[in-house]
Amino acid sequence: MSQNDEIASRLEEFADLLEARGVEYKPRTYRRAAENIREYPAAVEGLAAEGEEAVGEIDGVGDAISTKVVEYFETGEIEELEELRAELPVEMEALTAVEGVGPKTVGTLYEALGITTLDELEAAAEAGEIRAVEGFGEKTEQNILDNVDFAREAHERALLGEARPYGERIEAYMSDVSGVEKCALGGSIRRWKPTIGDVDVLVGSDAEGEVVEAFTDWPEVDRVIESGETKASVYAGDDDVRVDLRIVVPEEFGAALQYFTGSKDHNVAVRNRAIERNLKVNEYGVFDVSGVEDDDQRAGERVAGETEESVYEALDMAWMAPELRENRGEVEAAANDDLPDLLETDDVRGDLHTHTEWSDGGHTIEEMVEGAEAFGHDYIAISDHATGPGMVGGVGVSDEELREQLEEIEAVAAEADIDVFSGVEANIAEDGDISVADDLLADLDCVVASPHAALDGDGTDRLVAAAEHPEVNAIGHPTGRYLNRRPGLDLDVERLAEVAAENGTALEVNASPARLDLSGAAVKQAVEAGATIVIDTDAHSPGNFEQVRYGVHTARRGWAEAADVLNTRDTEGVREFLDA
Ligand code: DGT
Ligand code: CA
Ligand code: CA
Ligand code: ZN
Repeated sequence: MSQNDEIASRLEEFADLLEARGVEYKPRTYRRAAENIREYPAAVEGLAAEGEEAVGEIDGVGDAISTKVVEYFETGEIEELEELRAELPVEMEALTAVEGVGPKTVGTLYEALGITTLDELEAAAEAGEIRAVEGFGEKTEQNILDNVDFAREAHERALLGEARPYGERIEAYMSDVSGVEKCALGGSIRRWKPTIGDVDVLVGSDAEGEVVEAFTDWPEVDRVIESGETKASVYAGDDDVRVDLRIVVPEEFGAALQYFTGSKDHNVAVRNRAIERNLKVNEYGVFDVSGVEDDDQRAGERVAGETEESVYEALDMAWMAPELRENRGEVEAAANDDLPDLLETDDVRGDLHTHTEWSDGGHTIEEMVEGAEAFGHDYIAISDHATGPGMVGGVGVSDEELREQLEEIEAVAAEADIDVFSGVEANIAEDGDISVADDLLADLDCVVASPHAALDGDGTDRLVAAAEHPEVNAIGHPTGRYLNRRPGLDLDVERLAEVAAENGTALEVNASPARLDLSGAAVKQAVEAGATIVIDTDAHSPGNFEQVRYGVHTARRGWAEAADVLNTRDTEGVREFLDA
């Protein structure tokens, strides 16, 4: 976390605690200041060193807040915040992760029932104590029971986008340690699951002791959880990402990698295939167990295990990409030589969903176009938020302004070295209506329509209506889920995909690590139903373009091939799709 983030988080916590105590207006002021500090382009610590007046130059930061910022950088804490924490010793972040539970509810439940943790909240709901609190009813209580598990799990899992960079850095670091012959990531991070319980690292080496020591000495280790002879676990970085190391002898590396990559369901299916062949697969190898009585793990003649390929080959299967290993038919496909030829990140040639400062992005049209070019794209669509449901705080752009923006996009396009599509991200209202006038939509090259509000319940009819709209080219982040925060709309993906295919509307895999929407499982259904997928980053700054890989690997989890994905086509091919 940068220091701007740190002080911003403190101010946000301050706002939550004030709100929990029933204070009005002030929490909003603190949150707005926190946001501006977070976005401030230079280190706020520098301003704090100059004094309160300098800090007060930041938008939305008044006297009371600048005093706290200076106090924080001088003493390392904010006294008033410490007092509030002592008065209200609740696990605010965990509790407010429950959908429908805000700081105010937390404050009330603490006063009435002394609830401080998720476990206490769940117990009180189960015991029917919540409905007895003034202002609460059975509905709130049921809502808590429905959502507490989701919140608990969310609290314990990191986003792929947070964890993956740690995984890649620890893999690079361990690969350079002397005595390490082989090193790879395993587990959910190797399968690119959207959220990660822990990062699994596997090493093949005969020098366990030194390898464990080098691992716990990794500069990014925050604290060591446990450290043994052939394994160790640590928390890394400020984000407390858990990293698990296992060391095996190099000859068993392939079998161990296969085993620790999972998923569990995939491994079960693989083991069952082995049993049919009188073979046994485990983390040590593949063993011929015909006539073998001994139940030792390494009993029988060892027929494979040094490489992962050898493990699958021993079972008459082709090696398959880790993203496929979710027991969704990949074992059969690998046995029948019928695996998909998966899409690669390099296949993607452009981004069709991006934002600029016209809505909530941080950059000009020109900067986004140049960023896309620098990233290596052949084309980009500019698709700022239109006004409509879900667009609060003046984020959305009116039809009139969109007309103006269209002219500017065309002017930038005329000068640009890559192709620039004009576009918009329109909102899909609860009844399926699109928030922008039809004649304007018709004048834009690329129309993304997305749900941004009312993200509960079944959204199939709503999205089907949008997919049928003649001017809509793609459905953005179809479920509207936010990983770890809200599950989003329920969808009959097959039906939506059929309608989308008929109407020439693409379905997005939004590559933003907070979303990854559609999910891999949904992509598989969509592709099978004949829909075209588009992988967009929803970039709000040029730095976001590189997140495309998270979308690509999510689509790979859905068995997508390059031909299934709109933006693997060249500009002409995309234009054809948009114009059809
Ligand atoms: P995570 O960390 O919760 O995101 O998910 P994974 O899949 O990384 O799970 P983890 O870290 O508990 O274990 C890594 C892999 O090890 C897992 O994908 C499959 C394998 N594995 C772990 N425990 C078992 C088990 O009891 N049975 C089988 N067949 N495989 C297991
Ligand atoms: Ca794991
Ligand atoms: Ca693990
Ligand atoms: Zn959106």
